[in-house]
Amino acid sequence: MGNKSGAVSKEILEDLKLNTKFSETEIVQWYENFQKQCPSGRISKQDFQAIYTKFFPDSDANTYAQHVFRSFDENDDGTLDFREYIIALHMTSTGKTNRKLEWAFSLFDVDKNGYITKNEVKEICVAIFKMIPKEEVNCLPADENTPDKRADKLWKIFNKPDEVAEGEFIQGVLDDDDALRLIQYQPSK
Ligand SMILES: [Ca+2]
Ligand SMILES: [Ca+2]
Repeated sequence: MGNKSGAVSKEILEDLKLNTKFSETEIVQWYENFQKQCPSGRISKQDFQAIYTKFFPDSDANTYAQHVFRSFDENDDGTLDFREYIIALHMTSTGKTNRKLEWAFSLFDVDKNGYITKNEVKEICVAIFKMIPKEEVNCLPADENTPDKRADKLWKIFNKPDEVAEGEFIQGVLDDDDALRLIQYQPSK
């Protein structure tokens, strides 16, 4: 009695089945794990950062983790609930390219106003660079081996003076061979 956790609500289950390609069995299983690891039902920014940075032991992923958290926290309440967590998992791991690029757009749209500015591109490039281990930075092409240069290169792809809307961002990345690599950091090992 008094067990608040229980099963995932029907409403959330239907929503997630509609918005992800996960099956009901998978969602229910994840919900059980989520409840176990996170009895409050919410992941705080600090918890998220602690988990995320473990994946990058050789560099500083804190800043990037904060941006990722912001992009996952759809309702801006400072925590991730189960629904936001599963949507995030879907977008970043198994999502189709378009869905993934929608997420990338929200990552770069730091102030969430629906447009990306060059300053926002710079801010994310700075965060990406903190995640790249020193020896890997040394191997980067000369026109993308600093946050500023990477931001310049990326910004040129969109060919816009001030700001880039979501559709323009997605099309720009799809049309360019370098863009997908530039908007993220893929550890080499
Ligand atoms: Ca939230
Ligand atoms: Ca913006």
